Amino acid sequence: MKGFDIMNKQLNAVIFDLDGVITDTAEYHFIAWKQLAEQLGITFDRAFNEQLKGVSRMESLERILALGGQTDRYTMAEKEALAHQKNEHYKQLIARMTPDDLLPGMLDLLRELKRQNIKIGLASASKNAFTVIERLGIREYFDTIVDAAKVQNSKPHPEIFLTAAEQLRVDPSTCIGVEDAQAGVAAIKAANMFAIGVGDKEALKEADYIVETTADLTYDAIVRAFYRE
Ligand code: B16
Ligand code: MG
Repeated sequence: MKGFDIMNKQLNAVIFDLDGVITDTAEYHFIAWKQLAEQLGITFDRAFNEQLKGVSRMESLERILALGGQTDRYTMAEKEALAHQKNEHYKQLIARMTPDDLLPGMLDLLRELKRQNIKIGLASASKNAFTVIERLGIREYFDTIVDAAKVQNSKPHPEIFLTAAEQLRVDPSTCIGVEDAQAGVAAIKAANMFAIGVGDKEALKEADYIVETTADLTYDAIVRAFYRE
């Protein structure tokens, strides 16, 4: 038996989002998008960057172009080139990441889940997820990594979380999903998993359990929340 088993409920796996849960790559996405936006004559600030969390690369570019009233200015090939340019800059920035970039409490949580034989998955909209996990020095903790390159549908579609559960060979109802974005929480719920939101209570109100910061994501707290439901 893996994990706890109280009244037929069992926790077999925890599936994490990356940006905003394990590390704050949002800052690097911000720097790279800002530089591209400025080049295009579009004013881009942190408040707008919030709207891009959990959103795919191409959709992020579309939103930035819409912000600048430039939706129809570029061909598809030009948009691909702009997205590529942003990604090259982003890759330079994440190459400098170290284990110090892990958000508070996350290493302890991964260690404890491993110790308790609970499977660990990653479900990230980022095609750079693997590199980031390597830079953070936590590759060994993950039993599966599902990134945007492996799925057709973006969050809030449940595909990425369901694929992770399938690869871990566990039933979705025995999984916890952890997310900082509203679309991510919706994806977890649509996958029939227990949703933990990290961040704003109002924005993440669909989640089954919400913590303000990752420092509150302790093993005891999440297990207690899962079995209380
Ligand atoms: P890439 P997550 C998401 O990561 C980011 O929150 C979002 O800002 C980014 O645009 C997206 O990944 C795609 O990233 O350009 O590296 O493929 O929160 O799903 O881990
Ligand atoms: Mg996120």
